[in-house]
Amino acid sequence: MRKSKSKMVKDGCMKKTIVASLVIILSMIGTNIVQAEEKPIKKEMIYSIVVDRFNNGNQTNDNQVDLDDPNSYHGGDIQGIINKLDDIKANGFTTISLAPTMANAPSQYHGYLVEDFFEIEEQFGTIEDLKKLVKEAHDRNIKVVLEFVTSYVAPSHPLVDDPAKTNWTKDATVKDTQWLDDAITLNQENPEVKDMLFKAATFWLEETDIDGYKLHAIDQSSPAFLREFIDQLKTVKPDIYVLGDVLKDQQLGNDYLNLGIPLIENTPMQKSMVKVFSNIGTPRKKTV
Ligand SMILES: [Ca+2]
Ligand SMILES: [Ca+2]
Repeated sequence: MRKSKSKMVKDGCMKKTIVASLVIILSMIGTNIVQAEEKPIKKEMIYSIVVDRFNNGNQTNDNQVDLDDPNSYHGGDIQGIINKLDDIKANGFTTISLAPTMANAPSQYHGYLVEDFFEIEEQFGTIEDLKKLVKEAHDRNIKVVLEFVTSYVAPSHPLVDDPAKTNWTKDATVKDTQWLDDAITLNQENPEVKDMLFKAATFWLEETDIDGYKLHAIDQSSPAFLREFIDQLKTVKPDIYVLGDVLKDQQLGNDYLNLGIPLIENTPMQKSMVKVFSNIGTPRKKTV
């Protein structure tokens, strides 16, 4: 019984992920920046994956799985993505973009509440699994991009209660956002915070050979921070792919569009498109 329910959830998630990914790609806006790669990033077909909800390839790491709780982990992992790479390739995708894979708070399947920037989430597998995914993807000419949260940490991140790091965080919170009401805002103006984020970004680039990052919620960071961070990333990997997404696009002025981020995910537009494509009969024909 449990097995068949798991399979249904898995299949349903796969279909939803395909639809969501197509919509995300269609809703991306671009600037005129071209990667120092043989292929401009705007020509990539990008498949976005929420790791926990994609495919369960290793049931030995399912100790926090609770299929009855929509906010809890449901079992998807890195091995599950490896198992589906041939299907992703067959569907024409050239890049996969993974929602955050760093060590993450319990019952936060999405990955956005990071507890440790230098460890992989144990529900998703090991760093060896991630290295294997990147190698297997590259063998199929598929690039791998990881989403990176630079603006927040989980309340359970050790730095939050460290008396020596009170100036690493800010009192500011972002409400009315999916998943992030409990997040603790990082003080990105603090050089030590910037240094930690840069070291973490360098670690994953060098250890796993990923092709780039999608910077989460760029509207929650200052353009000055983003410019400095992206410039630093390019010193480690000159041809890095850098993408971004936004929480509230009304905060996204022109200064964000000239930072060297060739693709920015436009969430409000994506939501409108999901509404249209997920309802039969929409858009309606105009009647005279
Ligand atoms: Ca699993
Ligand atoms: Ca965890």
